[in-house]
Amino acid sequence: MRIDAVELREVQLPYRAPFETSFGREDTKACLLVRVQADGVEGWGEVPAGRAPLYNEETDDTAWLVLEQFLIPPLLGKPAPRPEEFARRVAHIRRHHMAKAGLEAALWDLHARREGRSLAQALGGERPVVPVGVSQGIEATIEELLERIGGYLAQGYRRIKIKIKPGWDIEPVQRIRERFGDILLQVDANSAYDLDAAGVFRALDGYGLLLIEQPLAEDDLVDHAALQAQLRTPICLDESIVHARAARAALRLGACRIVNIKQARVGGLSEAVALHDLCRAQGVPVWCGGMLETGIGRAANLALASLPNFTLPHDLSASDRYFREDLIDPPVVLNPDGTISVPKEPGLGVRIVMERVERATVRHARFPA
Ligand code: NPQ
Ligand code: MG
Repeated sequence: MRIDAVELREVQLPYRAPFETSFGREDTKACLLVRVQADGVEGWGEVPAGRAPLYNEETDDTAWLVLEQFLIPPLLGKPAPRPEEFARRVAHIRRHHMAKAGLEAALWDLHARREGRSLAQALGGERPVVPVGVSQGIEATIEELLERIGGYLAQGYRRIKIKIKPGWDIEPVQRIRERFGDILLQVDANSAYDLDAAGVFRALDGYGLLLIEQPLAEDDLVDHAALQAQLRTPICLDESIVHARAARAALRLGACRIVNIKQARVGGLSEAVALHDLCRAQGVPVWCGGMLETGIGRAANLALASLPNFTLPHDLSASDRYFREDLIDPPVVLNPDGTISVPKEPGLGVRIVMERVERATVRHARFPA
């Protein structure tokens, strides 16, 4: 299977509602799509970096540059490497994990489609459906927050995660508990605190949260360990876990008890599987994080979430949680029991609507062999 061309697009898709975190607010999704074409078969991947280097150091522009200059050229006109082999070949390029992950996902899709098996099967997934929750952004008022959460619970989502930041932490949690009782609830700070704020987390410790996600700086495992030692609630690391080795260090230090896995953050699905396996061997539960991906990136996340140690509800929601019109049809839907079905068709297993992709495209380049 010789690679005939790789196509890059930057797409923009309006969110249904703005999404606010401790580092900012967005009302339009911006990401890259990667399409690999080889012998009449194609594979798709998504790079969820976004406009600004706020979640991590990457942006859509940095990813575009690295893909165009370093990741794509060695592939053109050559046999399509197995994704694991691609990951080994690009390991010497430092960082740029999301750029690598998007291209690696396209290679997974390509090979799986050619073999006529689903991406979930190719990755070693076992579950036909996965339990899911919603990641709820910061709202202008607590009443609006409660209203949105009420809506999601009515739809059947199994757990709620809220974004917190200094000044929006204990009170929203307390009010959610008052209104909705004993629901599965967790919080995500996206690194907005330092250890001086340990008192906030000791207060949150009294609310029976499932976990507290990334309270402190991404490069500060030592302070996370100091904080975890003061809490009953498990700390879950997201931004800090940039590869499987980082998880090994975090777990050895006691910096967390749960790990959020995002294939884009760790540099690809191969590394994500290695991270899953490491956590499984140590008895550490994992769940699949999200970057508000379009249906293309979410299909890859769903396949990954079907692996056996993904036991907690995921940040994977139905298409209508994010967009009025997704890039795939049929859209991802929520089952009545708060699960989402893992695609069974070959590759990503979703139908990409090219005319919607074209309409959303703001930049396009094709790199032929
Ligand atoms: C998290 N996401 O777990 C991320 C980070 C995040 C679903 O909570 C635009 C696009 C804004 C992606 C903000 C969820 C974003 C984004 C935060 C992802 O930390
Ligand atoms: Mg997070």
